[in-house]
Formats: sequence, C-alpha cells, structure tokens
Amino acid sequence: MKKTTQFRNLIASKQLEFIMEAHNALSAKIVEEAGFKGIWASGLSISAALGVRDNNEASWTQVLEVLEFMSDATSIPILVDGDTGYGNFNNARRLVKKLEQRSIAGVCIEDKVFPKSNSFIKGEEQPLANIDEFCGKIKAMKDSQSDEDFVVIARVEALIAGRGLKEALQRAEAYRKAGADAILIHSKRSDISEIEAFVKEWGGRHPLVIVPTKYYSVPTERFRKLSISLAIWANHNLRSSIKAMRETSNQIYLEESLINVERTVTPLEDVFRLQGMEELAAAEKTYLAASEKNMNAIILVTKSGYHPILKDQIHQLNTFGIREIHKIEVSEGNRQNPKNGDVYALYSARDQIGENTIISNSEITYKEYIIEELTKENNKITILVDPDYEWKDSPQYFVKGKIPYSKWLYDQTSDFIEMTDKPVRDQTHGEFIGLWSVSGKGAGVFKNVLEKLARRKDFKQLSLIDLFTAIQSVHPISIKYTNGSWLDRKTFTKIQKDGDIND
Ligand code: SPV
Ligand code: MG
Repeated sequence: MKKTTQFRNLIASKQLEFIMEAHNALSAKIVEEAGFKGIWASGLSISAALGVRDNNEASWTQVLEVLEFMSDATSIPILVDGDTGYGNFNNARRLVKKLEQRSIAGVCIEDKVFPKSNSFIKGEEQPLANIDEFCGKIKAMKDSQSDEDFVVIARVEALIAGRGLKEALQRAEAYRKAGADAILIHSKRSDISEIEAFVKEWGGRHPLVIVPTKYYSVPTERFRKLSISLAIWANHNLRSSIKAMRETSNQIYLEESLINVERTVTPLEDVFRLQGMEELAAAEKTYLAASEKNMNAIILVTKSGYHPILKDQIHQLNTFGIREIHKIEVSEGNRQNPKNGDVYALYSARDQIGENTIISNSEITYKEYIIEELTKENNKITILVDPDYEWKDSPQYFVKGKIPYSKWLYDQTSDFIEMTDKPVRDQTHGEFIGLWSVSGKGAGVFKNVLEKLARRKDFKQLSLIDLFTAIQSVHPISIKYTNGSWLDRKTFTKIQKDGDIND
C-alpha cells in the first residue's frame, strides 16, 4: 500500500494511533522495526541532529535531504514537521511537491511566522500567522498535491502562545474549512486540561492530533477517551540517543579502553543488518557481471615459488573481480618429475572447486582478459594453450588439439586430444600454460576424476598429464589458444629487472 494511503488510513482510523520521532534514516528504521505504523520527522530532532537550532537554521532543502534518506530507508509513512512551510503559500506548495517526490506521506505546518522557534521556548512571545494567510497556505498545499491521499495537517499554536481556547477553536475551524486533513492542537501544559477543553468544544468535527511531550504523565487511556486520532511521541529517540552516546563517550574517554563498553553497545552485525547488507548480498548474486559471479580461483603454489609473479597473478584475478583465491601448497615432487604433486595438491583443494573455478600454477601471470576468455562458456573444462612455444629444459606440457591454431580460427578454440611432456613433431599444437578453468558440469566431472585417481596407489606421483588424460576419457576438454598475454616466471623476472622483454 502506498505510504500516503497508509497514513490517510491512520488518520481516519477510529482508534488512537501513534507515530514515533526519527531524525535520520537509522532512527527511522528503528522506529519501523519497533512496530510503529508511522514516523514523525521532527523539526526539533532533525535540527538538533544537524547541530543547529530549531529556528529554521537548516535550510528546507537540507531537511529534504535528511527526509529522502529516511523515506528510502523505510516502508512506513512519514509525517514531516514542515514548520511554517518555509515561507508563504508558494514555498509551502513547492514543499508539498518535493515531499511527494520522496514518497513522504504528509506534512504538518504550524501557524507561526518564518523563521519559527520551538514551541517550548518562550511560546507566548512567538507571533502567530494571520489566519487568512495561513488558510491560503493550506489551500495552496492541498491544491498542489498530486496524490489525493497526501495529508496536510494544520497545527494550532494558539494555546502555546497563550491566546486561549476561543482563538484556538476559531483557528482550527478556519483551517478545517481551508482543507486541512486534521488539526494538531498543541499544548505546553503538564496536564491535559487545555486539550480536554478544546476537544469538548471541538466535538469530533475533524481528526485531532496531539504531542504529549509536556503532559507525558497523562495516561494514554485519557487520550483514547477523548477520541484523539493520533498521538506523536515527538523527540524521544533523539533524547535517548544523546544519553546513550554521552555515556559511551564519557566511559571510553575515562577508561581509554573499549573493554567495558563492548558488551553495552549494539553489535556490529546489527549495524550491518540495519544497513541491509543481506539484500546487497542477494542482489550481487542476481546482478553482478558473470565475471564476478560465484567465481573463485585455486593457485598451486610451489614452496620455492617466486612471490612477485604470484602477487601479480593475484592482482590480475582481483582486477577481474575474483576475490576468493585459495593458495594450495604443492610438494616439490621428485627429481625426475618435479611437477608431480599438482594432482595431489588439487585433490586436497577439491572442496574449493565451485561453480566457476580458475586453476593455475604460481609460476605464471597473465592479463585479466584471458581469464574472461576462459570463463565464457558454462559446463566446461577449458585449458589455455599457447601455440607459440619453445622447448625449455623446465617441465612443460605439450598439447595436441583436434584443430591446430591458426589466426583464421574463429574463436581460437579446439577440442583437446592429448597432452605430452615433450613436443611431438606435427602433433603438438601448443604449450599448456598452466591455467585452466572448470565450470558447472565440468567442475563436477573434474572432482569425480580426482576422487577416482585418489584411489590409485601411485596417486601422489600423478602429473597433470595423467589428470587430463583421465578427464578426457569421460568428458571433452576444450582448448583455448592464446598468443601471448601471459608470462612465465623467467620472462617476468627479466622484464622486472630490465624493463623490456627484448633487452
Ligand atoms: C517537533 O518535534 O519539532 C515539534 C514538536 O514540532 S514540539 O517540539 O513539541 O514543538
Ligand atoms: Mg517542530
């Protein structure tokens, strides 16, 4: 239900309703969570929270900014304390327009003169608005609202100003006739006698709103008996927060420690919850680019690994949006097969293999866009192969594809046929660079194969060649050819040292 309609229903309801003060988005949320059906955006509290006086020192647009945050943060209606409407009828009707744009449910204006003062500070000395002028303002506001349920409440300050019951009634009646949706009759007495006398004469002509700040000890039942429509608890969140903040600040100042305060303050988790972090987490799942969606990475790190290149690799993964990176230590294998140990290490990391996992060794780095190439398709196992290879004396993996690399190859992909540890003339189409991805079904197959291999006696000695051969027998592997865009440790070190690969 629209906030305006919710609030109109509150005003129209036969029972006594309550709204509670808030002065920013956080307090507004707290009011809503407490169960209130509406929020009083108090001028006193908002100005105090902004560190200024309740004398229109904050400009109306500054107040509007606060209101916008409050409204965005809540789903219950907000009644704004509009003071005098910040000027004449013209300013007041523009205020209505701006409030409606922010889904504010209603505004209350008081029959004083801009710039106003708080009613509890020398109330008698405050000039009241001319009745006709104030009626014109109400009419202009009602005429300018575009939502028929938007509520304008006229606040009668005659009792505050010591003008007596007669004038209070006269003003209230004029405002009713001018189109106000309800009358707020304000009193600064500590008993309810003035309000009671007013209600008696008023005789239920129009809904009445009260602010019992000064007559706080009057039992709420009395308001019910008087058929009051709405009671505003006008400033108690502001006042309770001042007390709580003061106690905490004083204690931390004196004790120079947080130890005794931690138990008494709201846990951080509650702060995050109030900020709506859960919603953001859910939205991220729905809306984040595929690149950041459920993606993680596993890096197989050798003990003697070279840290600058690993750091660079992590930086590239982060730049691509991958935050969850598991570094898995690989035992160094044996002299004949220094890379053996990769499969065993991957097995130990099998629980980290997720929906979309990038796997790579720590001896290379690459440009973030080649990660994108790897992750374009779902349900795959894709390995990156550089067709432009040299045979070095360090361990390498050579790959034969169904289709060799050619610059005319449309998407630079091919089915995988086999992997060898030496290049084979007319058979080898490139070098596997040690970077691959598993996604969806492909990730499932990958894990199953690891489990199967783990049952072999020679498991700890198995190499990636054994792994890819085993996968190949149950699930196709894709090759993605990449020409450059990656560096091995040797080249990386040279560039770091000399600044240019060709030096
Ligand atoms: C406010 O809360 O700012 C009000 C109510 O206008 S009172 O302070 O009682 O005037
Ligand atoms: Mg006020």
